[in-house]
This record gives sequence, structure tokens and C-alpha cells, in this order.
Amino acid sequence: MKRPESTIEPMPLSLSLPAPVMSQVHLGAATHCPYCALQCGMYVTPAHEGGPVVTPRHDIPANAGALCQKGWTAGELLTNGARLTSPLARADRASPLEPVSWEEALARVAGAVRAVQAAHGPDGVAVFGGGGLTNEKAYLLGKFARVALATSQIDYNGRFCMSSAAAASTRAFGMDRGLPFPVTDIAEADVVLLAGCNVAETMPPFMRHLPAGLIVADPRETRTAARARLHLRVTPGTDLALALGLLHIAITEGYADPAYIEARTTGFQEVRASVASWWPERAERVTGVPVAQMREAVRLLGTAGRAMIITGRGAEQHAKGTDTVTAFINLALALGLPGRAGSGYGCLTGQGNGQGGREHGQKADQLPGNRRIDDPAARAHVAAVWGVDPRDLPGPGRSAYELLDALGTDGGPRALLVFGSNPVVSAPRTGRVAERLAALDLLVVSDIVLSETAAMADIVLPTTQWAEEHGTMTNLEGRVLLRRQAVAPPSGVRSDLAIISALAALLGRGEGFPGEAREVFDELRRASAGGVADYSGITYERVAAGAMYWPVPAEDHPGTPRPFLDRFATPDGRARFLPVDHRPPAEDVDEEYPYYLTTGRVLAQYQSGAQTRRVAALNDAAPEPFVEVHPDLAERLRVAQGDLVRVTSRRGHAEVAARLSRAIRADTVFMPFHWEGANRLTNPALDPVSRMPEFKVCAVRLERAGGPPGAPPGEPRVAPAPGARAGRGREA
Ligand SMILES: Nc1nc2c(c(=O)[nH]1)N[C@H]1C(S)=C(S)[C@@H](COP(=O)(O)OP(=O)(O)OC[C@H]3O[C@@H](n4cnc5c(=O)[nH]c(N)nc54)[C@H](O)[C@@H]3O)O[C@H]1N2
Ligand SMILES: Nc1nc2c(c(=O)[nH]1)N[C@H]1C(S)=C(S)[C@@H](COP(=O)(O)OP(=O)(O)OC[C@H]3O[C@@H](n4cnc5c(=O)[nH]c(N)nc54)[C@H](O)[C@@H]3O)O[C@H]1N2
Ligand code: SF4
Ligand SMILES: [Mo]
Repeated sequence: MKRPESTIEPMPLSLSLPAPVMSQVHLGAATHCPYCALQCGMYVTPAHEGGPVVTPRHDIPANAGALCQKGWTAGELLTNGARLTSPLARADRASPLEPVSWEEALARVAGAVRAVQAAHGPDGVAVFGGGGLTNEKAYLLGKFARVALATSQIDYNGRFCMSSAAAASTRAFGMDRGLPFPVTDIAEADVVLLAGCNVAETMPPFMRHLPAGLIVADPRETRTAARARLHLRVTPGTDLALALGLLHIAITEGYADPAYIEARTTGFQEVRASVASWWPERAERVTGVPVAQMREAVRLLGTAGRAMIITGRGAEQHAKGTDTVTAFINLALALGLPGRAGSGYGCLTGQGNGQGGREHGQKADQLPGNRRIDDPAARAHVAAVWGVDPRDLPGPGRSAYELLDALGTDGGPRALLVFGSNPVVSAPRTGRVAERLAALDLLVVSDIVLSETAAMADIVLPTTQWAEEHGTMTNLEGRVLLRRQAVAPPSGVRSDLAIISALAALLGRGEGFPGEAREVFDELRRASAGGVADYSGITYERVAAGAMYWPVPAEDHPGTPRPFLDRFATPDGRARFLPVDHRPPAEDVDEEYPYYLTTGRVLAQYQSGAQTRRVAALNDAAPEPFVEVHPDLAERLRVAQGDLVRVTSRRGHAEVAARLSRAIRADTVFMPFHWEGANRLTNPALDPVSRMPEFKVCAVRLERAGGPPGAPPGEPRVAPAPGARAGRGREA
């Protein structure tokens, strides 16, 4: 490596920082949270006893001085004893991981990659990326796969997250920008419908942007739903029918906006015909949402001066997620919302760089700038930037679950390089995923801690994290932000960029893989130029000086906070209505597996828990996995609060403590996926368009585990529904 490993790099910004930024320098480096897509602004001050101190920034409107508990405690990630500080490798599968030098670790990766490719061809090696990686990392990783490895086999965890919303937005609007408006616009709406988002726990400071006129569709009475004027307690997996029913009501009761539909859209007639049979009583039968509530929701949305419809993973993580989002977009279009100030449709991106991470080419079917890899013009443009022949660029590869499912099989990849994901906890049907990972000739994981996936690896590469590095992140509103280095990384770790750069060199690609973020970003700008997600006009200086919303096609272009105000990004500038129809979940309940399992998040844990389970305060707040069960169901199962319950699906089982709550439907149970277990149960049925797995609904049975079967349930201690709770979470 060229640069010393434990010194702070100079700020990559010139000294022309605007005054407000300069005056805050004493607060520590102005950077952003390591976790979710709200990317709350924070200062990180290195020199404090007990480790770096985090304080919120006020100059980033997304959080405006607030942080959630995860943000406040993020400093602990930087000094955590669980941090990896040396590469690890094992002599063979039976031996333990032992510290090795960087030279040895990288040489072993390169040697094994060569051997696998010699025996099985370029596609013998696969890459799995993450939506938490900076734009620079996501870009370089995609280029590394296509150019240095010449493999088509790259995908990333965002397939499990944003792919359905992305696919639906692209086909309706020609552009996939999660919120096509600044997050602060939401407060200007009179009514917001949140379909399958629990922002009170998943991005608490976001709550302040929500208006009083809140409608929430969720099978559970979450802390978010408790704040809503109207809670539609939808049966898991039936949002598509809900959206069709709402559109039927909107049309028949005169809330559609004919002038808008005429001027700004195509395809309304087909959609109108397709929802004609979705009369409200039929939608009620499918969704469990009373007709009166559906009418009330449409009336609120239809009579509001400004209204928004926003989807989250609850509506999207289904084998019909793309069509479900399309149905909500159809509703928004019929009401005349998208492309009007203070109104619109949006989805809530989840991971820290879930937006940028899905634009720059770590996705199987995509090249930088959110270009399609099967588009000859896109291939020609990117190949020219990369200095390669377009014919040498591989075509689309397998989607995330299909890739994991194929590992070590006949014709599947024999080696996998993972950067920024923990799929053995977070992928669906993890029993199968663990078996496939174990069948590989080579598993390499770059991580900051020994995640469950890293623990299975042959070689583990310890990497720098958020406040130890520079780069850019694109938040949920499409705003590009600077991740600034605040503290020196521990000696012994290298950045992902340096790792990719070194591996490329060892594989004979010394040119074209710089290890410095800014240099990578400058190339990313050129590669994205002319694409849908055009970053060509963005510089680190401009990002530091003010809000930069993509697309930014030139250095004198002001950026695009609201891309759809005049026209949509389709060839004719019009948004497209697309007819879609409801279908049941891929796996419905039956006699053997009589209950729905849905999965999701709790406030204090993040994703696979690799980071947050290692932060003491967070682990105290949410120490163990559980299954949320309605007291009526618990009584039927003879299960009391805290009892160990065995939850079984067709794919596996997990034993977790029961948490009784009236906040959930009696036909449904909920498990967070932050611990190994929930995903042993989930169904990898894939959406035909987005290849999103059906995380949010499968069929399970439950029984009391341990203890004498059929013992009296005792006095169940039932958690009150969140509406009854005094506190409102640990929001600052
Ligand atoms: N604390 C915390 N915050 C996070 C994360 C985290 O792991 N922990 N992860 C980040 C990431 S990557 C993401 S993607 C976001 C996700 O943010 P959200 O989408 O808000 O999170 P989830 O908990 O997965 O799902 C939201 C809600 O969907 C509901 N739901 C389940 N099934 C259905 C259904 O069929 N229909 C409907 N309408 N609702 C349903 C669940 O009950 C849940 O309350 O959060 C981000 N923020
Ligand atoms: N059942 C169920 N499963 C789900 C979901 C659900 O709702 N239900 N949600 C899905 C969703 S939306 C998502 S986004 C996925 C997320 O699932 P994962 O991809 O497993 O997400 P993380 O736990 O964030 O994993 C990130 C890993 O990268 C490491 N890391 C952090 N920063 C860096 C970095 O800069 N470089 C490198 N190399 N490593 C880093 C972390 O320590 C961690 O081990 O889970 C999906 N799985
Ligand atoms: S909501 Fe919490 S986890 Fe998300 S960016 Fe803000 S402080 Fe971090
Ligand atoms: Mo996500």
C-alpha cells in the first residue's frame, strides 16, 4: 500500500469551505451516520476518554439536530473490541481462522481466484456487495467484477431491499429516485399514506417530517401506526388488493383528476378497466381492511390539497412487490399527485447508501449511472470510460438469491467475494444459503467485524468504516453527501477501495483501480454522465457547499431536488399507468402451517445485527430475538409471555421467546431478522420482475418449546398496544 495505514488523510476538500461549515469545525468532523438511509448529519469528535463522541448536526434538514439511539451510540463502533484489525485465513476448512499478513491474505485471494477461473471460467467467481458501501466502493466493486474478474456474477443486498420499488418507479416514471423530492417537502403535505413503513423505529427523526394527516397500512399497530389518524390493519401480502380497492373507490367516487391524467400520463383507460372488478367489498374480503376505512383513506387523500403515498418494505418485500408498488403509483397518478409540489409518490430507501448503491453498477443487470447492462449504448459509453472493448463486458448475471442459491452447484460460481453484507443471517432461507456457502472452494469476506458470514470465510479482510474514511453517500432523497474521515483507522485495516485496488493489481489490472475515494469519484462522474443517475456535475466541493440532488448533468447545473415537476423521465415525458392484478402470497396458510409470519425491524438493532449487536447500549435495549404473538393466539397455543416458542415453516425452524402483544393481528406473528433464525423460515419465492424475495409473508406453525406440552399458560403479561405507551421512543 502506498499510504501509511494509521494517519488521518487531509480533508479532501479545498479550504473554500463555506463559513457555517468552518465555524463548526471544533465540533469534530462533519459526517453522517453509519446506518440508515436518512443519513443523519453528525459530528464525530475523536479525542474523548472512552472513545469518540457523536453529536447531531443541525445543517442537514433530514435530521435537523436529531439522532436515533443507534446514531447517538455509533461512536462505540469505532473503538469496539470486536473490531477486526488483522486479516484472517484458515489453512483448510477444518482449521480455525488465524491472523495472517495483508500480503499473504491478498496473495491467497488472488491465487485462489485465478485457480477457480482457470478451472471454471470467469463466471466461476462471484461478487456480493452492499447498499451500505459508499458510491465510490459500489462503483469500483462493479468495475472490478466486470473488468478485473470479467465475471457477470455480481449482485448485492439491495436486491433484498429496494429492487421492487426501483423496478416499479423505473417503469412508471423512467427514473428510480426513492423520494423524488426533498424529505422536508413531506411536512407540507396535508395527508401522507405510508404503506408498510414503520419509520418510528426504522428512522425515528423522519417522524418529524410527517403531517398530522397520517394513514398507515401495516398488519401491526406499530409505533408509527399509533401516531396515525387512520390505521389500515392489512393482512400480510394483500397490499396489492388494497391499492386496487382504493383506486376503484377513487375512480367511482370522483376523486380522480382527469386534467392531470390527460396532461401528464398514459394508460389510464386500461388501468381503469382493470380495477372495475375491485369493488370495495371484494378488497375487504382479501385484505381484512373494512370498506369504511378504505373509503375514509381515499376521501382523506382525495380531498387533501397536497398528498403523498409512500411505500416501505412491508408492501415491497413480496413476490409481487413490483406490482404492488405499481398499484400504489397508479393510485397516486389517478389522484394527480406525482410531479406536483408538496405531493407525490416515493419509497423509503433503507440502507445508508441504498440509493447510490443501486445506481453505480453492483447490481447484476446494471452499469454506472443506473444504466442497463443489456443496452448497447450504455455498454459503449461505460466501456469507453473503462478503456475496454464493449464486447468484453459481461452481460447480466444472477440476482442475489439466485446467485447464493447457485453457489457451488454444477455450473454455479465456486468462489464468492462479499463486501458489506451478512447474507447468512439476512438472506431468505438461510439454511440453504449456509449450505451453499459451505460448498464453495473460496469464500472471502471484507468486513469490520467477524459477522456470521465472515466466520464461514476462508479469508477475512478487515476494512475501514464510516468515520474512518472519505467518500460519498446518497441519501433517501437522492441527495449526495460527504462521508468525512474523523478518526484514524486502527492500524492493520485497509479501506475497501484499497483492497479492491490491490486485488486488481494482483490480477494483472494495475491501471484503472485507484484506491483513493476522490479519484474513484471523478471516474464515477464520467461513467454516470448521460445516464439516468447522472453525477457528472457533482464535485466534493459542491457537495460540501450545499445540497446536491442528482441528476446533476453539468458543473454549473444546480441539481434536481424535484425531478418530475415539469416532465417525467420517460421518453414522452409522461408517467405510465400499468394494469396489475392481485394474487395470493407464494405460500398461503393451510392446516399444517396456519399462521402468517412477517418479519422486520426493531429500533435498537440494525439489519443482520453485525454492528448493533456489538454496541452495549443497543444490545441492552434489544437483547434477543423474539416472536410477537397476539394474546388470543398465545392462549390457543398455551404460550405465556417469555415462553420459548418453536416457529416452523417448510424451510426450517427457530426457537425464540414469545412476546405477547395486542398490536398484532391474531392470524399473524412477527419476528425481527436481526438475529440468525427468522430467515431460516422465510420463503425465497422471487418477484418475477425485481427478483425480490418474499420476506414479508410465509406460512408457519407455532408450538411451545421445552417445558411440558400443554402446561397451563399462566397469567399472560400482555404488552399494551403502542398507542397506549407514554414514551415515544428514544428520539432526540
Ligand atoms: N432500527 C432499524 N432501522 C432501520 C433498519 C434496521 O435494520 N433497523 N434498516 C434500514 C433498512 S435497510 C431498511 S430497508 C428500512 C426498512 O424500513 P421499514 O420498511 O419501515 O421496516 P420493516 O420493519 O422491514 O417493515 C415495515 C413494516 O412493514 C410491516 N409489514 C409486514 N408485512 C406487511 C405487509 O404485507 N403489508 C404491509 N403494508 N406492511 C407489512 C411490518 O409490520 C413493519 O412494521 O429500515 C432502515 N432503518
Ligand atoms: N427476514 C427478513 N430479512 C431481510 C429483511 C427483512 O425485512 N426481513 N430486509 C432485507 C433488507 S431491506 C436488507 S437491506 C438486508 C440487509 O442485510 P445485510 O446485507 O446482511 O446487512 P448488514 O447487517 O447491514 O450487513 C452489512 C455487513 O457489512 C459490514 N460493513 C459495514 N460497513 C462496511 C463497509 O464499509 N465495508 C465492508 N466491507 N463491510 C461493511 C457490517 O459489519 C455487516 O457485517 O436484509 C434483508 N433481509
Ligand atoms: S435515523 Fe438513526 S440510524 Fe438512521 S441515519 Fe439517523 S441516527 Fe442513523
Ligand atoms: Mo434494506
